[in-house]
Amino acid sequence: MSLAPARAAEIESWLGEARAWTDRELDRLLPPVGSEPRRVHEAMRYAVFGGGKRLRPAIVRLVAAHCGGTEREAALVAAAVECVHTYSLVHDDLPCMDDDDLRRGRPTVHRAYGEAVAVLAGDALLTHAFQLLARSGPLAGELVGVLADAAGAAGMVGGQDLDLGATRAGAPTSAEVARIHELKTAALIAASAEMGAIAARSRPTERIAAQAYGLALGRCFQAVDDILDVTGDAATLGKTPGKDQAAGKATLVAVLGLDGARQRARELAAEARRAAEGLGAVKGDLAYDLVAHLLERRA
Ligand code: GRG
Repeated sequence: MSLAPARAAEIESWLGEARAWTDRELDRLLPPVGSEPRRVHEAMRYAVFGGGKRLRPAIVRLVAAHCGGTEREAALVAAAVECVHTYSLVHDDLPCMDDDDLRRGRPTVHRAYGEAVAVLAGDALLTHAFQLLARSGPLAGELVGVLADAAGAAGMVGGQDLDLGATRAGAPTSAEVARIHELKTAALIAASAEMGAIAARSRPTERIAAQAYGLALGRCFQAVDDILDVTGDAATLGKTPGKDQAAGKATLVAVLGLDGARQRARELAAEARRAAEGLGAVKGDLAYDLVAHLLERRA
């Protein structure tokens, strides 16, 4: 079910607004330019302001608004989640992990600043995220718990470990790939949605529905990412395409082939739309239509 061109343009425009809002909040909330340790702070900003889509902060903002919250209530959470996401990219690009030279169309952080500074900038971004959440008054404890679960060994770090292990083991099953996607990518997107609901002080049932929506959206997002690794080009993606395939990574395309992966992505999109309905969204609402936008994305 693809989006009408006018609706696709509205979603693009809304995402553009969310991106500009995220950039302003990050600029306000990151350590100031020129402050010590100067190189680490500079590398943090280089990593953060490299032209990312800001999808996770957009989801925080969308869910917070859907649950009756304000932009102001969502700001710290949105910045925190993007700091965690950016740290994961900086560390993932390191020679000991994916060893990538290009990210968001520019040299990766270790290429621009050296490996040691890249490790420290990633560490500092991860730590800064929790420092931001600590400023959330009575909600801080709950937010910290949700983000720590999603980012740590039970979430993103665990997914990265499975991913590295699967690359070495060869011939993954589709259940293994689904688990890697869930932990490596969907856990943080699920946390973004859940924290948006928490920031809006919503009821527990709404928080659970938000978490399920983020998880489904994240699984669909990563399925499309696996497909784009095969079908995308460096100029549009801003990163090196074909790397997953060349490295023998456990991707959806590796287990299902390209057509099978496309079919699976459509099924995951249908699941995400059902999860959006669980959150009370209907066709024409942003939370619902964002699913088609992510399914059809080119970058
Ligand atoms: C804990 C070191 C460590 C890594 C965690 C996130 C991750 C695992 C690795 C990064 C590489 C990768 C393909 C991750 C899957 C998630 C994903 C698709 C990241 C890219 O997200 P986008 O497309 O990036 O939202 P932008 O650049 O737009 O912010």
